[in-house]
Amino acid sequence: MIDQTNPQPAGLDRRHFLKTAGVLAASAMASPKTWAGEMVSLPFENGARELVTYPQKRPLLLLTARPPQLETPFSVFNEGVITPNDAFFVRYHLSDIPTRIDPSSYRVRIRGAVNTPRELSLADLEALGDPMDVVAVNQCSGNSRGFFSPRVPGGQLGHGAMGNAKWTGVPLKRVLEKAGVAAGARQVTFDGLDRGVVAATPDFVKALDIDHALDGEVMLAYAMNGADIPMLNGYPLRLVVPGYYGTYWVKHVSDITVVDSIYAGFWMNPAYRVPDNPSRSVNPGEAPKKTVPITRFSIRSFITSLADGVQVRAGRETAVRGIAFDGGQGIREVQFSSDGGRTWRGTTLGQDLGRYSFREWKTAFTPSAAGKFELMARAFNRAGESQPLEPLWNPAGYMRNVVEKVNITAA
Ligand SMILES: Nc1nc2c(c(=O)[nH]1)N[C@H]1C(S)=C(S)[C@@H](COP(=O)(O)O)O[C@H]1N2
Ligand SMILES: [Mo]
Repeated sequence: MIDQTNPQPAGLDRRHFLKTAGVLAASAMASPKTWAGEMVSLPFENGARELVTYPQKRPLLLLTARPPQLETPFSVFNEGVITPNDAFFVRYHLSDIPTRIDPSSYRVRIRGAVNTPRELSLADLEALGDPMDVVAVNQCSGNSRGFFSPRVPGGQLGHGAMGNAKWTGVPLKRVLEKAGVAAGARQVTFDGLDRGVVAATPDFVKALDIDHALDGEVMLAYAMNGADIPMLNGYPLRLVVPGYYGTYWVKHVSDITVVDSIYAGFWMNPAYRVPDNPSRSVNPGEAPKKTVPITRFSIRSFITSLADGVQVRAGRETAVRGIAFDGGQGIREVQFSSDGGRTWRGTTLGQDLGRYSFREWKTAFTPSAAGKFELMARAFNRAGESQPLEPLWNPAGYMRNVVEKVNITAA
């Protein structure tokens, strides 16, 4: 049963948890509470953000309330490589989102080009066996969009539309095999319980190629960091697509349909597409001639321990650390520069939680004298890929992975 593999926080049984999630949600979703009127300033034009509290969440940066779009304060990424559930970012496209879900009556339907259509409860899913865990980063395609220059339309996000969690669930492969994939199947589509408020809004449906859906890594997750998935992150079941942008990680999955064609719904085409070239970029301001659906993360790294503008002591050793990740090759090396990228040196990697996880890195830095220092980190993956020193540009503001800079002063 789900309760045994998925312990509740002490003192909260499932019934109590659901009541709390549902009832709080209904009122609090409508008008999120501002957190003591506190604001956060992201370092780009119109970057002032309110800190707000939603059910099951600590104060997060508000991008939009309808639909809820919340960003993780960047300081959270320095607390550890696992992002706590209550700090994990939230992104919805449609405003009619579920606020009350009964796990005992929840069903996921598997239909389309299958031998035997199925309707599985959460208990049925667990009874399939083969439970699996993966530590994997979920990152929005538009993470860091606010830094694009020239600016592009879309949510002006800082670096907080990403998070790393341990996901527990069943391989999608097991579920599809239970229904039996018919010959000629080409893709699988995924739909969740959220809806638009007007009928004209296209439903949020995403598709994966059949081989990808059957690779044994794509999973239906029912737990996040050893607890129920928070309502806003897809309770009680979400798709986890390791190494792929968050757009495919469909929340509250209710309908899985095997199709014998390439699905062309709005959220696959024209939305969530990138230029059809190796760099996934075009010259700033240009329109790509041809596009393809966005897929895997580009490689990124961040300094998390020092914020832009801080002051450190000249002549004194300062610990520096951060995180790096990529689309699934795994991080091989992170280099650090304290002179704006003129010279680089190696850093020490932290524990390896798997090739889809944030990887911690550490080094130390002693500013030789008082003055300004431009700090940078750049990652290399096991395929030898690294990050560009100049930002790449595309009209949707996706896949930013330039080597980021942190300017500090030693005194
Ligand atoms: N049902 C549903 N699932 C969804 C979405 C959505 O709008 N509805 N947005 C997707 C996008 S674009 C992202 S980036 C991730 C964000 O996951 P999170 O809200 O758990 O952080 O959810 C994905 N899954
Ligand atoms: Mo996203």
